[in-house]
Amino acid sequence: MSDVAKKKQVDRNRTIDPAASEVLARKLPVDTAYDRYLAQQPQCKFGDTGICCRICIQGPCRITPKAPKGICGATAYTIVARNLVRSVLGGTAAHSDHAKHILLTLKALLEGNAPDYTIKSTEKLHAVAERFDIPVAGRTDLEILADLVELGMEDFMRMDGKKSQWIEKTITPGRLEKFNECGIMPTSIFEVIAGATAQTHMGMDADPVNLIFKALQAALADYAGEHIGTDMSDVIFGIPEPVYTEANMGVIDPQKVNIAVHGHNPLLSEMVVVAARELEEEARAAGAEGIQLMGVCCTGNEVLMRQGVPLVTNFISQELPIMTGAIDAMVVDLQCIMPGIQTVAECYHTRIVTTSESVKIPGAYHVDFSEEKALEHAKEVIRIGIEGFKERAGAECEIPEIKNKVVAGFSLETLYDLFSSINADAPIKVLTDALKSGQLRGVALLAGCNNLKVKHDDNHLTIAKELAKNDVLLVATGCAAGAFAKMGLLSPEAVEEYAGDGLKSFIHSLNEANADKLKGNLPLVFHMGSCVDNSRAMNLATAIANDLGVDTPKIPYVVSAPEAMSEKAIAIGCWNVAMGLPVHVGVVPPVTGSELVNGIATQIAHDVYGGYFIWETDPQQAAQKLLEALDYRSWKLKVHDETAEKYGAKASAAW
Ligand code: NFS
Ligand code: SF4
Repeated sequence: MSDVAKKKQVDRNRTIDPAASEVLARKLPVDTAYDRYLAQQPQCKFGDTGICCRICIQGPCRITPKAPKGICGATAYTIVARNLVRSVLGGTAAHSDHAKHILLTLKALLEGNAPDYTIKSTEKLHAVAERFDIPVAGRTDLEILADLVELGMEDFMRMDGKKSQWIEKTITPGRLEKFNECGIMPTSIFEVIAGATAQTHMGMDADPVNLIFKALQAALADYAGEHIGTDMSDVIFGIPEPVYTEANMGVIDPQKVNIAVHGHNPLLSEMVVVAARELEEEARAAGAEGIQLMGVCCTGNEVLMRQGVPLVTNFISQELPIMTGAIDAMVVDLQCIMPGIQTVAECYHTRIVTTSESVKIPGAYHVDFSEEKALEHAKEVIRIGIEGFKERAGAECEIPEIKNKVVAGFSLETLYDLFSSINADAPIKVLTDALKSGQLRGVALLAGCNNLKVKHDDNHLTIAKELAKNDVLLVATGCAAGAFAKMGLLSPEAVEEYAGDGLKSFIHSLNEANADKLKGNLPLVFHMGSCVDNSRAMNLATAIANDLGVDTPKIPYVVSAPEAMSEKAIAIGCWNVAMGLPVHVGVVPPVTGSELVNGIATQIAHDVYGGYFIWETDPQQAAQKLLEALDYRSWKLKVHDETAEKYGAKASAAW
């Protein structure tokens, strides 16, 4: 083997997931993301640092020492800031489009045009309605829902200057004041998307600070979209509760019809779960022992949280389950779907089924999914899988026998329910007391994607283990949660293996208090859901702040996206900064081409909003920086509390 080939052999195994690694070590019929990552090296430095502008077709204009301005005179700071706004907008549009589909399905339900959907959680419907002062008493669920859907639509379309209700009613008073003072409170989601896109057109805004404020406003619109998505999904599909299941490629069962659901929107995948139950007999008639559903990415997280469907893998390894030869159909809805899956599927018998009019892949099957005929379409999808199984008959499969136990389903409601077994009057105090006493050193949200700029899942696992060892309570979403699921960190055993004494005793006390409620013990990391469910994690931060009587920039709570990849992750990172939280990102995003913009993100943001970005690619270093941020906040909170007590005053909300 030549040196280059040898290097490729070593390098393409850029994963710490043993199942992914096992598949990658084989001679594969076609390339994967891991190979294509290598083929893309070296990547363009202009793009990598954000100083390439293609906003008008005089471009691309690239900033160099010899040519420090674009043809129009735009300098690095304008170009970098403008590109950042556009990235956030991509994320905001994606999350909001997802939420819009759910809202439209609820509207169809109200009009009698979505017969397969029902209101699953009256509890959530009432809770959300009450948040917006929508009357509940003496009204039917449908009447309440009608008001809620109308308000949701207004939050998408309003143009009269009134502000986003989903933001106003879910954040701390301090944040509301700050966002109004800085002029970044969105009016509505579509209004911000149109306004910010216009603001970044050629020959518009050149002021980097003004542009960054716009990026934050667009990011807050993303928060609104996510929150609407989460709330409405809970109404229509139920509030997630603890589920006990498994994850990683060992969940594939060669004797069954294996169908993977992939993407983000639970509207389809929830129906696929129902259809699979109903068509079990058809699968048996085809010679299978049944239907094995499994999830990929955030659709995987959605059905994992609500239905206990096992997760087969996360983002970057999405092609690999197909390479076991045992996946009969992979049904995709929207977002994070690599076109590469079709090429891989063509080497096997696997059917890729697209279902959204805005996500089509040449060569794939397409079922035009609609809410009017949801169950019928879901059945169609399952039958495509059964046909795939028949074609597979007898073919050899190579499935890595690797899977781990998973306990998931930790919506905020579920966490409160667990806490209430210790403190029924004020559940959140169970957490804030542990933070104040030092039993817990802080709370960290581990979120986001995979990105081959780092070894697959390595940053996720290293940071989580280091923080757990240091008594940080961990909540997770998205493909970070997927990594923990696959690698056993969502299991009770991981508590014994990785938690420091404080975290261990905290989780043990919850186990004891909830012994009658839970089927098993609690995990090391609390899976809060998909990426839209970062809204749940923010609700937790807001509840901590409100209970401590301070604003969010003061609470010992940090966010990390150890392997961020998508525009959605950029939007999420930006609103978490605006919310006042330190946000670590494990890959350096394309902003370093402007020292000014980079400085705003990593320092000036702190002065204005209390939150800031930390770029750190080394996971050990990242964990240390996150711990420092937590310790600083805890120390400051203590000093402020002591001072307030001494003078008989309330702790100041400023930081
Ligand atoms: Ni979030 Fe979820 Fe995964 Fe990243 Fe993609 S699936 S929405 S964007 S890659 S975490
Ligand atoms: Fe070049 Fe300006 Fe056009 Fe960008 S907007 S491509 S910097 S001329």
